[in-house]
Amino acid sequence: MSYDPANIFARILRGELPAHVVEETEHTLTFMDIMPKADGHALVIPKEDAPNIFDISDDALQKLITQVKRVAKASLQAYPGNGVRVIQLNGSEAGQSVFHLHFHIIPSADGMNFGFHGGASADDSSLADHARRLKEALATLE
Ligand code: DGP
Repeated sequence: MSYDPANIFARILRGELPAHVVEETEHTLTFMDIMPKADGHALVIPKEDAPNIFDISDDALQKLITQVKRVAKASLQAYPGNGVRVIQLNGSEAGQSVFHLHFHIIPSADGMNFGFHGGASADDSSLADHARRLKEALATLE
C-alpha cells in the first residue's frame, strides 16, 4: 500500500499538529488517542513511513514492538485494576482509519464493551492528565 505523507500521524510526527506526547524515542512516538476508548488510551507509532504492519521494515517493527511492550507495562502500572489491550488494525476492511501504522494501548477492565473507537473527542485537560499519568509510570521503568 502506498504511504500518504499527509496522514494525521505523519503530521503529528512532523510537529504540524499538536498531540499529548507521552514519550518520544529515536524510532517511535507515543501519544494519547484523541478519541479514547477508555481513560489512558495511548497510541505508539514508528517514525518510519509505513501505512500498516506489512510495509514496515523488520528492524523498525522490532523497535516499535519493544516500545509497545514498554508502554503496555506503564499502562498496567498507571491504571491499577485494569488489564491492557494491545490492538493494531490493518486496512479499512479491518477498521483502520489512519494509514500510518499504530498500536493502541488501552487500559481495560472486566466487562468493557469491545466496540472499538471511543467515538467522541476527549477534552484537552483530560488527555493532558492521562499523558502525565503514563509519563510518571514510564519514569519508573528502566
Ligand atoms: P485506527 O482505527 O486503528 O486507524 O485508529 C485511529 C485512531 O486515531 C482512532 O482511535 C482515533 C485516533 N485519532 C484520529 N485522529 C487523531 C488525531 O488527530 N490525534 C490523535 N491523537 N488521535 C487521533
